[in-house]
Amino acid sequence: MLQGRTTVSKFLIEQLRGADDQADLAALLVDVTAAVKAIAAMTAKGALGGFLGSLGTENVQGETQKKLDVLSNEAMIQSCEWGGLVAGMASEELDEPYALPEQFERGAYLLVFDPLDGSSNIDVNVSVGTIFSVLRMTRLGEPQMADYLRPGLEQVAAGYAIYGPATMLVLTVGKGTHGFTLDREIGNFILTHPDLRIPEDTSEFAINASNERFWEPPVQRYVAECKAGKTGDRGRDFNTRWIASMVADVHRILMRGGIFMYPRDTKDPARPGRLRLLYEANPIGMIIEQAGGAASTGRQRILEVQPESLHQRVPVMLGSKNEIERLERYHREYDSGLDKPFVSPLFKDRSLFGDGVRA
Ligand code: AFP
Repeated sequence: MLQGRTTVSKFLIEQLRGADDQADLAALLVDVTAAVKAIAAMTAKGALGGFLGSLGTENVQGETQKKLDVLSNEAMIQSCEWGGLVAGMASEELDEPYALPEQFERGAYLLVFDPLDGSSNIDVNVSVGTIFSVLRMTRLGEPQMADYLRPGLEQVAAGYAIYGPATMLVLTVGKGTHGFTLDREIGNFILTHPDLRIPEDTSEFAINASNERFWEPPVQRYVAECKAGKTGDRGRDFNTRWIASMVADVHRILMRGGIFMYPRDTKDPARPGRLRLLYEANPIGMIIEQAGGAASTGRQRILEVQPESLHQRVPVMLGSKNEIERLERYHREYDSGLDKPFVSPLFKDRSLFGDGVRA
């Protein structure tokens, strides 16, 4: 059944052939795929598995933890802690890096992950995912916080799994972005989407439009121009999509182009964005760049952002290159006062968000 097909292990061994620790990286990524298969099995059971619903606890983000958030976190830890491949792990679901039990040998890598992204979608049977990023320790000894707080450019591997109609794994070790589909009959991920490429141009964008009044003017300008379609500056119609599950939105972009935005907004001034830098924006940013797309905060390449804390949030705009460059230009023009004054149509006259609010 495997004849002529490339499993993820074979693919990784071939891509990482060379230095000794590259074999360890391949082995670690295979451990991650084992966790992903366990999570896929749990999510696929739906209500029959007894895993739906909340636990009534909160994670460090102040978000209510779903049972599957916690079970997925355990699957990642149990799969990856024992093999002597990681020096440490950190997760969206844990306030501090995981304390690796003493009996396990230490390896060269740090694994950082969001075990179940989009988990608010689980109970309504919409696609969710796991996102992970791998860094290499640059020194010996137990990892300290500074070892985790490294820019995304230093990632040696990154990927995500999407638990949709089919379970897929998309990953990069810095040599392109490749997609694998889980063959449930044989329990293996098979290479089905080698060398994914994101078209440079697109007419599709994803953003949570309910936050429009909180966005910065460059984002309001971009979205208003897209919505104006043929009759506006862009001269063509755009389409929107919003799944509210980053992996699912990103996966669509990898398959057919588009852009995804979760920009800075003023909804909660203490938060410079919704998505987390280390285990959401960085790994997805690497995947997108390796597929020929771009990933930006609007003002800086995401992979160049110097992290300051484990659960730091960051504005995210990623996908088709030419659109991301346009968004960056709108930010530059706004910051330097060069853009034409932009006033959201929402605020021009009587608006949805307040009677008689005028610009
Ligand atoms: P959860 O994992 O808490 O469901 O959050 C998912 C997410 O971080 C990301 O996957 C989505 O793009 C985004 O939040 C959706 O946010 P909105 O609630 O604003 O739609």
